[in-house]
Amino acid sequence: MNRYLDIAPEVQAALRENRPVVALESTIISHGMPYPENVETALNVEKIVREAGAVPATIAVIRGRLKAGLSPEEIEYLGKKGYAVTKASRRDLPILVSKGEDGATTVATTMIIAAMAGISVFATGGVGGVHRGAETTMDISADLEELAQTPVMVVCAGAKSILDLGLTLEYLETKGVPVIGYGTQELPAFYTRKSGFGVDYELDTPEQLAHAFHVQREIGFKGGMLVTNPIPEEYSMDPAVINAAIEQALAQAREAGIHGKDTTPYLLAKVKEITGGDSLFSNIRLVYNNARLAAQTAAALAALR
Ligand code: PSU
Ligand code: MN
Repeated sequence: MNRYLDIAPEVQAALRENRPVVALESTIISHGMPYPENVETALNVEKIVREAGAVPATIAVIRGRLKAGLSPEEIEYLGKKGYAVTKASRRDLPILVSKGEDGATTVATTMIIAAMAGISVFATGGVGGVHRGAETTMDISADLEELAQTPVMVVCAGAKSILDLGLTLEYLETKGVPVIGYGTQELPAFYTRKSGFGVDYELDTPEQLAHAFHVQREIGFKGGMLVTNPIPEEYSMDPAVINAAIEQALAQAREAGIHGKDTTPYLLAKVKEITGGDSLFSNIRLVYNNARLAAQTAAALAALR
């Protein structure tokens, strides 16, 4: 085992016995939601994963240790610390470990640590992607490179249209990452079930998802897979309302000269501010929905081995 990695005993036991495990990220806790809703949501997500028959492994860097599986106290610690925790993507990991610091893992780093621990399925809210204007800024999330090279299935609710969804799909195609719509042929746009962009494939059951991933691994492919699970109808937002908020947030980011790793958290916070509690509520519900599907898929995958 990697000398910098700590796998929680419960997670370790599940993996040893080939029982299903679901990885969960921590940037969504520190940077994605306000305290205390972030902690409450993170604990509920773990509960939902358990109820669906899998073991949750929330992932983070704590005092320089790569952690697969956090205690409720550690989740509370990260949630309270919020923006003071370093948002850790791939390039940040070595430095944080070397300095013995804390880091909240993005999709990219959660995939890295999950793969190190032997966890195959990961549930989150939204993934990073190609930002609007990337043809000049070159702002493309490291999440996409990770999907190309790390063998973890990421269950998300699509991507927010703070990104250029069309370019994000093109990039994933170039990198050979399968993009699957769960029960849909259209890429969901996080707050809404539709985006106007088609996905590569529609699959309709956790068993189908698990089998596709299993085959990908057996073929010898090293990369991940992106499952996009539309937000349940009853929690989805009015596209006109959310798109206006996103446009406003993008304009404010440009004005404030936000760039680099601050861009995504800034836009997410602005969208939330503009739409009030509505977007936060939708955000929480879609994460629960993804956690359930990921747990079912992890169970189906465990049955294939
Ligand atoms: N998109 C969301 N919610 C999030 C994120 C993205 O809708 O919480 C977070 C995730 O942790 C994701 C990261 O991996 O932001 C991407 O950041 P960047 O664009 O800087 O790579
Ligand atoms: Mn970026």
